[in-house]
Amino acid sequence: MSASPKSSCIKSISAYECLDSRGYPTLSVTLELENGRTGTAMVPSGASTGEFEAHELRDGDNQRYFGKGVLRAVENVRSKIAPEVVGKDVLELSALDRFLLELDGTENKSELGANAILGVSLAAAQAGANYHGLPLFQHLGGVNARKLPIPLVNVINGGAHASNSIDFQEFMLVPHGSGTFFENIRAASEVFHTLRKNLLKKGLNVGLGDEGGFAPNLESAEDAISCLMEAITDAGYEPGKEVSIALDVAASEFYNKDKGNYCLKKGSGEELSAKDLISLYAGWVDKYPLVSIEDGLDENDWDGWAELTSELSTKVQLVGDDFFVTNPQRLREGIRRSAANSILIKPNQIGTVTETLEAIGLAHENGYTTVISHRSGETEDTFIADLAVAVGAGQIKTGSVCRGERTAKYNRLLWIETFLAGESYTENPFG
Ligand code: 2PG
Ligand code: MG
Repeated sequence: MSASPKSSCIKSISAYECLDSRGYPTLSVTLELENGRTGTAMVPSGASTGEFEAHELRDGDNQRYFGKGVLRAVENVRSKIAPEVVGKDVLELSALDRFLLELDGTENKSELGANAILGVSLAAAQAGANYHGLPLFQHLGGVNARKLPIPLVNVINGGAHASNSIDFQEFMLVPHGSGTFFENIRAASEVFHTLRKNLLKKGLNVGLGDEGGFAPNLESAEDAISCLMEAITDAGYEPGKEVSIALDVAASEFYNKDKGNYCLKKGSGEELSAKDLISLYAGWVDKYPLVSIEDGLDENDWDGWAELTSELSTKVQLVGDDFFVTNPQRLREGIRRSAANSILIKPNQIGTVTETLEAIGLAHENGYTTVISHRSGETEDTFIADLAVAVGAGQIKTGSVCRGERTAKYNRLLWIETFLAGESYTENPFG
């Protein structure tokens, strides 16, 4: 008689095509374990994607969802992944993830699709937590996982996330004045609503962009920063002391390879060199409580990044998103070249939980900060909230304080803080 499989082994996997927050398809995966416990995940999707991200498999069938269907990824989970991983133990997540990488066999996960692979990896992590009856953050992070992140709250959207006049993608509030997430998120909400009132007073549009921030037609990026400064003060907070400012420039989106310059296409039409951008940032860092700049330069501009870092790294956090794409290999190269001092962490850029944890570990070992991040196309899945606490990242970027797919993460963090009942803490990474 053969021994019955361990109760934490995968018994079955199901997957289906569902919708993300933009109304485009993505996939949901559920694993069932031998003991009947399950784990479910939904995969997010970006708009301003980095050139070096793992491959998101889309059907390309223009008869459905303008080619954006994910039925092939769903089918890969059902018929290529499931038969191979049934019987594997979700408590050995790194072995499971390694097996998925081997099964795919390509550098960028294009055979099975990074979305298919990530769905299984995330669902396995969740199933492991449910197996133990533990919240996910404790399953991944252990009993020392008690640090709640400072949120980077995107309240003005531009770039690829909004059809307005601003080329820079995200203008974020960084509420760090309190030792609790509960109070910091209140500050963000109060400033957000004050900003709304102020924009209305100026006759500007308060329609929302993809991540729930406003998308007004402002003259320039600096105008957006001024609006944030005004709203922080009007809401009764002290800029820099209680609420600071962060940017995601997403510079690869307006870098012109042929010209070797940054061409602002939505607004002024100005052309800027890397040097011009660096001195623009340097000026803002002196003038405003600007604590973090993400993707200030193009994802291929290694020399520019090294220069940006040597000029500004003592004064401001320089985050690589499209630049590092959560890829330990690219991060290693960045560390070697002293480029950036922080990495944005998006599980779907790399495609497995294990590689995501590897990138975070590598960053922390080398003194780089980590910002756990959503995608502009999100779902109600809250994995990243738990991940931020599990690894003690200290920062999370998950959009504005409205729209359910964004507030789901904030609400999960509020739940975690409540669950930890006074044992949790926050730390101002910019203090
Ligand atoms: C970014 C993200 C999330 P997207 O650039 O940081 O805000 O956008 O998911 O579109 O890449
Ligand atoms: Mg970014």
